[in-house]
Amino acid sequence: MDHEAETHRTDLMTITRYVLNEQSRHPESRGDFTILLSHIVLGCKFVCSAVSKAGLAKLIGLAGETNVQGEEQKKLDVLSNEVFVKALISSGRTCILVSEEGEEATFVDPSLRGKYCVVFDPLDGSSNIDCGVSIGTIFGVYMVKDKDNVTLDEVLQPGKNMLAAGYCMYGSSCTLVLSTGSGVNGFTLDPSLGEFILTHPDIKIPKKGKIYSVNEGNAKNWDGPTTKYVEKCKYPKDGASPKSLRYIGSMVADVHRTLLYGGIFLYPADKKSPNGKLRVLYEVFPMSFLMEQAGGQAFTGKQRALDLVPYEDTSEVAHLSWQL
Ligand code: FBP
Repeated sequence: MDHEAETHRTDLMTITRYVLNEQSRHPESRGDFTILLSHIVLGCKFVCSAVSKAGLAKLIGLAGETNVQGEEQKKLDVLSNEVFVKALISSGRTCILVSEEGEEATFVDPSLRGKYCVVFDPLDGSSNIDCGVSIGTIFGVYMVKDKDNVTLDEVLQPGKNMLAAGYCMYGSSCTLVLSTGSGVNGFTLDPSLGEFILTHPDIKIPKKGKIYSVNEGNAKNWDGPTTKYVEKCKYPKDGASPKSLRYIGSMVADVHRTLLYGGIFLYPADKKSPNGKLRVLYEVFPMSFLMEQAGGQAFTGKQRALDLVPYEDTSEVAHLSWQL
């Protein structure tokens, strides 16, 4: 038995222990964020187990089909949304929730309110669910000024005002990557313990990356600068070697790889989708917050993504073209 490893193994830095350490660095803190995060973690654990069953469930009819008994099954992303909304409300620490699956923002019952607003995409990359490719949950946390008189304006804040952001990737392993504004850390779920353990401390994106990640299927609709940039990745003129193309089509997975291996991930606006595809509040802002905290950058092609001020448009909280 490798005692060194076993000794190391017993000193477990779980995500709760990590956040409690962070909390102890803020004597004024009452533990509200720690409680909120523990409910987000609960939601991630639930979705992780549901996603890992999804493939099997193809037999039992998960993901919106009726099962062999003909029972109506909830679609996985609808199920994930429900789990997060209930977990966030039951934390007693939230007052307004904005979900990609929700038609409207959810204003929490005043008797259950707390000081945080959470924006989230309960299951991102859902087009990859049925083929078992990595998907994920994305979330961002804001503090509201007055939880008793909360309005949508509290949500339409620039991304740079976020207190914390993270994602949980459901892939070969379940990895939760989190930043509370002082660096980025990755925690892997140990199914035998049901605990997220610190496995990627202080993630820093490599300065130089050999990978570019974009859906080249949209190339014919790209504008000149985007076409020129991707050409440069493929046919560098300065004798450098061409970058490798990697594109999973699940933003959480593509961003996770970019954080660890370096490179660029972009989803440019184009003639077909002049506003781009990625949603500002619960996709662009949390990922840009993490990327900057890891020493990277996030742009819209015109400005720093986190400086954007989202606006409410009747169809949907704004979309955006965007690159990391
Ligand atoms: P969903 O949140 O609806 O899954 O859409 C977002 C997303 O799936 C991202 O995860 C991914 O980066 C992008 O859309 C893939 O889009 P496309 O299939 O157009 O390349």
